[in-house]
This record gives sequence, C-alpha cells and structure tokens, in this order.
Amino acid sequence: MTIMEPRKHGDASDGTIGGRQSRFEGSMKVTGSATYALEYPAAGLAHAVLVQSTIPAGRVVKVDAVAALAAPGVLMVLTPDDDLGLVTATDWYGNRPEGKPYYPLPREVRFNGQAIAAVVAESREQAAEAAKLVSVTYEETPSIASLDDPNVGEGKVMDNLTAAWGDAEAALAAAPIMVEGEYRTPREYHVAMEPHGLTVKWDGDQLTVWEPSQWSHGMARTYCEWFGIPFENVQLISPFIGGGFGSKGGALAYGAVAAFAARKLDRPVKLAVTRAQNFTSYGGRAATRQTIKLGATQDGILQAIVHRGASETSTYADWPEQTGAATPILYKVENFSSQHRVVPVNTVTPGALRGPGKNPSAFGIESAMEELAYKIGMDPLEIRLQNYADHDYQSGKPWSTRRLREALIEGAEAFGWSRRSHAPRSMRDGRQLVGWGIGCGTFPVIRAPSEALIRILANGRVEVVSGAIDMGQGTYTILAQTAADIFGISIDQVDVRLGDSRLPGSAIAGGSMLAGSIMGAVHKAATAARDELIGLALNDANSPFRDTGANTLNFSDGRVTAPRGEGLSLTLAELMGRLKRAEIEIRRDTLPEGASAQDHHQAWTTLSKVQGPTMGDYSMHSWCAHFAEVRVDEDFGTVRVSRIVSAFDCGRLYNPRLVESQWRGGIIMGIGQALLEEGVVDMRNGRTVNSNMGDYLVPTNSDIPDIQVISVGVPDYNASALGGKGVGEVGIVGVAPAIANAVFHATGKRIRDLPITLDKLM
Ligand code: MCN
Ligand code: MOS
Repeated sequence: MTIMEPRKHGDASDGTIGGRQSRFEGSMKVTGSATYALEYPAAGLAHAVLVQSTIPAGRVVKVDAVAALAAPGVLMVLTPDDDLGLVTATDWYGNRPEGKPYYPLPREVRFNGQAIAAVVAESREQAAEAAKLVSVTYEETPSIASLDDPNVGEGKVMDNLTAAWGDAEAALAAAPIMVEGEYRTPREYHVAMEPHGLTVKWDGDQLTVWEPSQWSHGMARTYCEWFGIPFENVQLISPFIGGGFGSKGGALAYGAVAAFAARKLDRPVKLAVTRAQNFTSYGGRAATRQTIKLGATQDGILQAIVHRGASETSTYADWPEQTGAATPILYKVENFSSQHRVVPVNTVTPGALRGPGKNPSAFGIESAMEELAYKIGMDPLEIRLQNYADHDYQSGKPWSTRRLREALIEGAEAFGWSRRSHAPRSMRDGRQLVGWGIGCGTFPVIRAPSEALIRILANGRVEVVSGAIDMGQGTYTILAQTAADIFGISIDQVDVRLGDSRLPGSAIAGGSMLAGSIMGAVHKAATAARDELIGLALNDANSPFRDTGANTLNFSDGRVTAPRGEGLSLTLAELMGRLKRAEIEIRRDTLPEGASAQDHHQAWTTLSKVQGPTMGDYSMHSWCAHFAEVRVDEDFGTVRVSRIVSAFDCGRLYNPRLVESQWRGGIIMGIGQALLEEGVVDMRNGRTVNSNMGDYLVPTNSDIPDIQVISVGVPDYNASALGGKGVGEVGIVGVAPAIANAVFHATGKRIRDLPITLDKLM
C-alpha cells in the first residue's frame, strides 16, 4: 500500500542536509489531500460514541441500555458488564504484568469524564443520540478535585527525582541574601487541531488501525497485546497527524473499545473522540506547585538552591511533571537539594506535553533568578552570566556542547538589552507600561535507535522507508534531504514513506529524539546503498565504470562520475539501466552490532533502549535564552507580548527553516501558557469545565508578535550521528518565565501563578 504520493516541491538546491527546504507534506495538509485517520473509507463502517462518567469517583452500579439499544440504527452498547476479554499491555518501558485483564470501560470510576460505556450504530448521529439514552446509576465515593482541594493529601516523594549535593540547608542559612517563592502552573492541554479517534478494521485475525500516532510500532504493540495476537497481525497507519504535542504516543482506552466492537460486529468501526472528550480521554500537563529558595552572596553568586515541588497525578498511576527537571542544570551551584512529590487527585492520568518537566521547572527557577537579581539590584542578564555552569553539577560530567552563554549574549545583542533601564515601571510607551524579561530553557538530548530502508529504483528515484512519524515537525522533509544529499540528486527524485507499523522500526516522535535518531539510520542505510551501487558500478561486467580504474565514484548534481573526471557521467537511472538492476534495497539500523531479534523488537516497540542525557561521558542538552518584551495597559491590566527574541543551541540544524518553525511554535505555545492556558476544574465534581476551544484559550495570530530566532549552536557529534541536538521541545521551555519577568519589570508585580491574567495584575 502506498501511503504517500511522490510530490513536487521547492527549490532543489535546498535538498541537502542543512538546506531550507519547505515542508514536504505541507501543501497536502493545507489543501486537504492528506488523509487523516478518520477519513479512511471502509465499506460497511459502523460508528462508536463514548459515554463518559459524570461523577469523579465511585462505582458504576448499573447501566440501563434498554432505551439506547432500541434506538434507530443501534448495533451494540458496551458497558462495564461486558467482559471484553482483553489483556493488559506492556508499559512504556516494556514491563508487562502477567495475564492481567484489561478493562477499557471499568466499573471503578476514578475521574469525571472517564469512558464507562460505548454505543455503536449505523451512523455517528444515531450513536450520539443513543448515547444520551444510556442511563447510569453510580455509587459515589469521596473524591479530590485537584491540588486546590482542601482534602488533598501530601502525595508521595519520588525517590528517583530527588537530587542533593553539598549542604543546601546550611549554605542557605549562611547566605547573606535569600529569596523564596512559590510558583504554580495549572492543568494545560494539548488541544491539537486533529482530535483523537480512529478507524479500525479486522480481516480474520489481522487488525488494521488508522489512528494518529507519535509511535506506530509502540501503539501497534499495545493493540496486539490487548487482543493476544502476533505483532505482525497489527498494522497501525499514521502518515499524517494534525498535531500531537505529546498526546498521541500511546494507544488509549477508546482504541481498545473501537477495536473490540469492530471484531464483535465483524465490521469496520470509526470512533471520533469529541473535542470535550479529548480533555479527559488522555492527560494534559499536570498542575504543579513548587517552592524555590535561593541563597546568594551580596553580589549575586548563588550559594544554595533548595527546591520542593509537587504535581498532581491520578489515583491509579504516577505521572510526575518534574518541577525539578531544569533546576539542577541551569546554574553553577555547590549546594543543592531538590525533591518532587506526586499527589493523587481524581483526574485522568496526566501525560507528556511539549517540554514535560523542564517547562514548569524553568518557570520556577527562571522566575526565582530574576527575583534574586531585583533583590540585589543586579541586571538579570548579568546574574545569569555570573552564575554560568561550567559543567553539569548534578552528574559531575562535562557538557558535550553548551552555548548558553553565546545564546544569552547574542540574544541580548539582537534584543537591544543594553538599552533597558533596571527599575520596575521605568519604561513606558504612552499609557502602556513596557517590561523586558529573560527566561532560559533547556531540554535533554535523548537518544534512541532507529531503522530505515533505502531503495534505489531503476528509474533513478530513491525511496526512504521507515515507520517513523511526521506530525508536522518535518520528518518527511529532513529524510528526503538526507537521501538527496547522499546520492547527489534533487530532492524531487526522493520519495519518503513513513507512519506505518509494518515499515522498519523507529524511535518515538517524542522527547525531541526522533530527528537525531532516524537521520542517523537513514544516513547509514543510504550510505550503505550508495556503497553497494559503487561496488557494482566498479566491478559489474556491464558497467561502463569498470575499466576506469577508479576506486570510488562521485555523486553530485544528479550524476554519477569517476573522481578524476574521466568523462564518464551517468544519471542514477542510466547507471541502474547499464547494471540491469531493477532495484537496490538496503535496510540498516543503529542498534549495536549483533543485537538479537528480541532487541530489535524491544527497540521499536518500547522505550527500553532509550538513553538519557548523561548515559555516556558527557551531559548533553539543548539550550536557549528567550528575551521578551511586554506592554501592560496601566488601567486595564491587559498584557500583550510585543516582541520576542530567542537564541538557541540545538547543535547542527538539519533544516534551519523547519527548526525556526519548531522554535517559533514552541514559543507561541509558551505565550499561551504564560497568558491564556488553564484547565479549570469544578471543585464540586472534578469536571474540566472549559473543555472546548472557545473557553480553553490558546493563542491566535493576533496574540503573537514578531518572533526573532537565532541559532548559536555548533555540531555535537556526541549527541547524534549527524551533530544535531533536539529541537522540538526546547522552544517552549523558559518562555513563560521570560514573560512573567517582563511583566514584573513593567508593573512591579510578581506573578508566580500561571496564567498571568488581568485579575492577578489589578
Ligand atoms: N530538526 C532539525 N535539526 C535538528 C533537530 C531537528 O532540522 N538538529 C528539525 C526537523 O525538521 C525535525 C524537527 O526539527 O523534524 C523536530 O525534531 P526533534 O527535535 O528530533 O523532535 P521529534 O522529531 O522527536 O518530534 C517530537 C517533538 C515533540 S516531543 C513535540 S511534543 C512536538 C514537537 O516535536 N510536537 C509537535 N514539534 C511539533 N511540531 C508540530 N508541528 N506538531 C507537534 O505535535
Ligand atoms: Mo513530546 S511532549 O515528548 O511528545
């Protein structure tokens, strides 16, 4: 099956690694020719609609489905009374409880909005109508609405998130200057343009799932384990995704429900999760609280950091939103102590949202650093340079590359930071108070193996094939560039197929790890394919290069030539023709030599082979410094971000145009986080009340100012085979504190509780 049509695009001169090629699939998305998961036609399609709980905690005592079953077009109602016969799948790391049943529609209710029943009908409208007729009797038990609930517990300390060195308490007590603050971030949601959902179909014991995914192989594994079928029997197809931002990494309960219904009815089933249901079908960013105490000398040299954080999790799983993730590595500090707790509340288990952990963590430490700067009358840029960390104090390892100093200096230069006057409320533009602030960000380099297949075809086209995902980051494009580069051909001669669990395995499109990983695999496979072609061209009896005496060949400008220019020059198609080859196909992966079949399967379907930033001789991270300008209306308290300049160290950039777009995207989400985004919980029943795009506000064009982005990175070959570091997430990290710091500079009011809404400023 071909998922993607070969396409024409752009200027071929951009088709090398480092070129500014536009997004390969961009025009397909905006013109509607890209097919999304809910658009796959399937004959005899039935439609499933979820029924969600309306209480936050308790038990489903009875589901009365008589009226729903009698409604027009209804084929089936699934409730907690039905044993779907599913088995619990492995977790992210490949651990699996032996034979434990899995109930996607559980009788126990653990949060408001949990799926407890599903109605399947001939049409979506019939299913939705019938869903309203399902009547549920509950036995309600006490619940905890959120971290703000007066009955909320202390939660539990996450030992693996506790860090300490030196003697932080003593150094803090001895420090001449101390600042202390409590910083809070609310629940935040992904609100991707494409909501969740899937189309699913069985052919005997073969399961096809069309579902937006950040990880085709990982999600396919979950389906195969739920249903007890071999991995090979599942095909998860996800060539185009309308945004994931961390929400589409795993298969979820509604997927199990739809697949079960499809098997039972022996018909394909489509299940569209409504926008409101999206807010509780999977978790957003957990609400966080953290206190930070900084001890320093009179001239602003940090002596100690004491950090205590907490994030909410569900009552049935621990998801830590690590408030101490950026705190230990941004600054030089000899005495440090950090602890993080997870606090169970009646919510769906939270999940990864762009820059998980680092993001709220940076809000804390980067706000606190400016509080310290103002306390001693020091410039916020100066204090950051003064406390620059020359190595990673937490791991004790040297940085692989850390151009954060350059980011601060070049960012400040481009922003015009030296023109700032220090005192709060000292800069204005008519009735508007003007403020400038800085926020640094960081995101770890996470490495994982990947696999790719390269085909050189007789017609001179080159195919790149992988199960990797492009949800908008640019995977199609950078892989086409890699192949074009290695074969010296125009990018128009390259076809890329992605997003299918039957294709070669790949790292997850998550943790900003995919580009570095899959580029390495494609580079390796394409180089091997080129070497094979060179070998044939120099040795094959049919080859015109055989008698040139050359020991290698050049590939450039669409032509294959002998190195000393013996006059022989063929296109790839001509060479393949002379060699009488229909195709050359090479598959390569970046697992260690001699890895077993089991290792391969684990590598693509779990995160067990993923390596963190300090697993090696170095500490490896991307870095950034954001400079924000805000204008605050003195009378109304309205805040507008009027300018942002951000400088980044993400190592080598494979495609600067796409990187800039990634950075801007992150910054825009950061502006939303600073000023708009907040999941509001009804304290009476734990419901997310603003579960729609009218009330859960994300930035629109009119909220977004001019954003200038600057790269200060240098290639880092410890971080990845081709020298790039992660790009996708670091951009959001540090934006909210830069804006909060600018708001303080403008108004003299320190907001430690996101979002910064006008009621907090009045
Ligand atoms: N890139 C590059 N040079 C590098 C690194 C990356 O040119 N050295 C560019 C490439 O275009 C690549 C992109 O940046 O496709 C992102 O690469 P990377 O940082 O490796 O991130 P991933 O491919 O793993 O993508 C996931 C990351 C995450 S974790 C979130 S969350 C996020 C993000 O990407 N969600 C996104 N960016 C997103 N962008 C869009 N449009 N939609 C989402 O849902
Ligand atoms: Mo990104 S939040 O790691 O998918």
